[in-house]
Amino acid sequence: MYAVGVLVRGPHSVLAGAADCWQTNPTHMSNAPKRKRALITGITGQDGSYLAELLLEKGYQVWGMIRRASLFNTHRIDHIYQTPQEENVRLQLRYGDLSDAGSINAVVQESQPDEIYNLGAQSHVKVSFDVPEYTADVTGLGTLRILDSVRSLGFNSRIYQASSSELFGQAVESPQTEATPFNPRSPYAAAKAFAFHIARNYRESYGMYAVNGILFNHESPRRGPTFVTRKITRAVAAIAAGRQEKLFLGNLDARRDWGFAGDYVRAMWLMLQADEPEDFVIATGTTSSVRDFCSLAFARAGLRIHWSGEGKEERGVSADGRTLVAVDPRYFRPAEVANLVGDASKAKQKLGWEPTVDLQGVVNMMVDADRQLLDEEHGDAAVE
Ligand code: NAP
Ligand code: G4F
Repeated sequence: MYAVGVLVRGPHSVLAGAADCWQTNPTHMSNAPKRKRALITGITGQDGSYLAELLLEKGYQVWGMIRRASLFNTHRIDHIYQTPQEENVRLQLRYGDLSDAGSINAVVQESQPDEIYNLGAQSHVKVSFDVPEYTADVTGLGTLRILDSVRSLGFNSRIYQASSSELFGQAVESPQTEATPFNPRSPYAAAKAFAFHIARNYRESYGMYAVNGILFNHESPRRGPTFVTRKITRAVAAIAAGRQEKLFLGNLDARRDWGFAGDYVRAMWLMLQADEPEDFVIATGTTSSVRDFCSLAFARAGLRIHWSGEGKEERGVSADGRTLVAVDPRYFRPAEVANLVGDASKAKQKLGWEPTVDLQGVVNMMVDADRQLLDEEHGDAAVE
């Protein structure tokens, strides 16, 4: 366990710059600065972990709302965790759930946050077809519970809502901007549409600083293993090590605008520092297919694959004739989002935000990390 003061700068960390979160406390006669306080829901997730690192580096007091699980679910933030017994604890964790308004009110009341980042969600699109009501409750209504907690407690907290490019769904224009109409294609996207509009509604109705970051897909070595990029890079590592024969995927034609999560949490923070609350698209502007991602990932591990066949019969085949990728229709979705690509010009112009990692960079980072993880788990390097 590491103290927050000596954050580990791992290869995938987004730690940056000097502390810049000090503010003068207007309620005190003295000009003694106080730390900004941020509350993160979903702190145990991919984005929550990178954002917590970033905010701690910037000098914030960070509060994370976590849900109870039967096993530890904090592995992504273990390296920044501090035991409550330590001096000057700057990362506080509290139990709570987005389906439980009472727990949200308690955490907001205790943390008194200057900024809230609502990243918690049932975030898996395919799973949302299996648990639509739960997804609507947590991903949709959860946002309302956060907003209404801040409103009813009378706080001035600035609120970031994790909106999604899934809102564009079967997109009516390309690339997608802040002005592109929504056309959601899943219970997840419908829930996010409610969350988007209720955040905007609270901004317009009550003058609250609530903003939507419409983020396109962003990945990292910390990506959940059932999202397609991580599913691919884990399988590539296992296949390259001779521990897995093949990878089964769904729709290989689907196209996404994939960036690096570390870049995207920086955009979240920038959105809450702006003078006026506004919604922003965050994207790289490049779109690639699941098939392309696979080819790049295998190539990174030294395995060239070519594609043969069509539809359910399509195969990714190695130079020595082995089928490494096959299609399993079980991974198809009841309704698919075919092609997403974002235009982040507004974020570049108003926030000075630009991505620093391209698709090849993301692929390299994820494949290398998964190969290293496998080596550490199985000691393959030592065997070699
Ligand atoms: P993630 O890795 O799936 O993390 C989701 C987080 O939400 C986890 O910490 C999870 O806790 C927590 N959570 C789930 N149900 C909850 C509940 N009922 N109450 C409280 N917390 C709950 O997602 P992510 O990739 O970091 O994405 C962060 C947010 O951005 C999500 O809202 C997602 O929908 C949105 N988003 C993501 C992307 C992307 O490409 N990554 C793009 C656009 C928008 P456990 O760890 O206990 O499961
Ligand atoms: O990796 P995915 O599951 O991500 P998806 O559905 O784009 O959603 C992610 O990005 C959204 C932003 O646009 C977030 F809001 C959301 O929370 C999440 O982070 O699937 C990407 C594409 C899909 O078209 C899917 O059909 O990959 C296709 N795919 C093909 N085979 C697969 C698979 N997806 C998964 N998960 N597993 C497969 O085997």
